[in-house]
Amino acid sequence: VLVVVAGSDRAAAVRDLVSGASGVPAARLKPEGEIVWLVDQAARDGLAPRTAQAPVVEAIAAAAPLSPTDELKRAAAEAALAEVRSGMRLGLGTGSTVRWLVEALGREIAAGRLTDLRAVPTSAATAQLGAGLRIPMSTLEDEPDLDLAIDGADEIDPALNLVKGGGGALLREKIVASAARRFVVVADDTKLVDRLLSTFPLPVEVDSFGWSTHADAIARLGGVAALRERGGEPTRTDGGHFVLDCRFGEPVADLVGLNARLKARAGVVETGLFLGMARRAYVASASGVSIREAG
Ligand code: A5P
Repeated sequence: VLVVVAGSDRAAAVRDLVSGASGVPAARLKPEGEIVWLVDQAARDGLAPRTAQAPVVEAIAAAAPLSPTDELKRAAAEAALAEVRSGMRLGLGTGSTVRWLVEALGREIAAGRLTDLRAVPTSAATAQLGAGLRIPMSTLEDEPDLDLAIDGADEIDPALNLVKGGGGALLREKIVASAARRFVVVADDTKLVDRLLSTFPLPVEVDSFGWSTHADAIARLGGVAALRERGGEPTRTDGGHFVLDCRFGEPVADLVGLNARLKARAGVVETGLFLGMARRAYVASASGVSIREAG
């Protein structure tokens, strides 16, 4: 689906929408955070934004039926709300699954059912969405010890090892998950795999300086690295880095070793391998949401 806005000036378009200047009554719009999220998602999907289509935002946001996959994402995220208690310091992940959790948190806070929460976002997109939904947002400087972090995943193996980084937020996601006493994953069942890296390339976040040297090194490790691009330009993470998406033709037997070899290289900032970090996963399938525990 999606959306929207902006000509060349996203901020102005969001402002127009939120203020009602686009012709959509502000009272009938989603909260600002949701609009910003939709706009960002549209940009990620390469849709040309047009202010003239602003009413489409309203229609999509308010009325469009969800795809079956989005229904599952929402079910998993809303089930994980059971993990959240008033007073928690909470790490909030990034992506189209966590987005439903953020929305649900916004609703719970607005209804007064969750109080005294502080949330540390793993990306600018989540920060905007959360702030627009009036979730009190914080930083690791102010909240260095998190009770819980909840995030999505691109692949989940039976031991709850993960591949992450499809949305490019892997570095901040790993920092936030590492700062949390408990790390929980939310996903639809298409993310389940027997072996990591069987369906999804490994995102590796690298400094832009000398990025191609890592591609060469990854080739020596049996992988093929593609620089992540959009519109012919390298994409940049929130930290300003490049991402290499690395496909391995053969199953990787030693993921710990691969992670260590990659991270030993000067200029490799982080990998999307989240090994031994997640304690629990909420996985939604057509038959309901199952809870999986790490071994
Ligand atoms: C963001 O960088 C990723 O790690 C996401 O958490 C992961 O890609 C899952 O995203 P979706 O929930 O959008 O599938």
